[in-house]
Amino acid sequence: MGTNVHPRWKLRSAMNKKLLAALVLLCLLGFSLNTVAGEGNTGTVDIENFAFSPGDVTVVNGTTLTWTNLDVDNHTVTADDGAFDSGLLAQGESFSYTFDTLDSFSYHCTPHPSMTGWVETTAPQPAPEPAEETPGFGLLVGLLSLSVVAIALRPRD
Ligand SMILES: [Cu+2]
Repeated sequence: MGTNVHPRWKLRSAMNKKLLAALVLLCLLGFSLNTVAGEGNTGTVDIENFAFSPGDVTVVNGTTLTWTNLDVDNHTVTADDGAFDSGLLAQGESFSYTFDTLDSFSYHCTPHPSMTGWVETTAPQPAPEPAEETPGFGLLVGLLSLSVVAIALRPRD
C-alpha cells in the first residue's frame, strides 16, 4: 500500500502548488481593488486638428482632466480667467488639472485663440456611495481567498 500512496501524494502536492499560486494572485487582486476604488474621477480631452475634443465637458467636482496634444503643432490649455495654464504642449505631451470648485471654465489655446473649450463641474451625488461598497468587496475577496489558502495549507495527516 505504501508504494501506491506515494505517487498520488506527489500529484496532489503539485496540483496544490498551482492552486496556491492562483489563490495568492486572487488575494493580491482582492486587496488591490481597495486602492483603485479610492482614487478620484478622471477624464481625457484630445487636442487634435486644432480643436479640443470633446470641446464641452461636464464633470463631477474633483475630477482630474488630462489634455493630450495629438497635433504636430504646439498648443496650450489656458483658462480664460487664468485658473490654469498648461504652457506650450508639444505633440504627445499632456497636461492635467483637477477641478475642485463648482463652476464653469472657458479656456482657449494661446497661439490659436479660435481654439476654445469649456468645462463645467457638478456636485457629486450625495446618495449611496458606490465608492464605499467597492473597497468592502475587495477586502471580502482578499479575506475569503486568504482563508481558502489557509485551508489549502492546513497540515495533513
Ligand atoms: Cu493651438
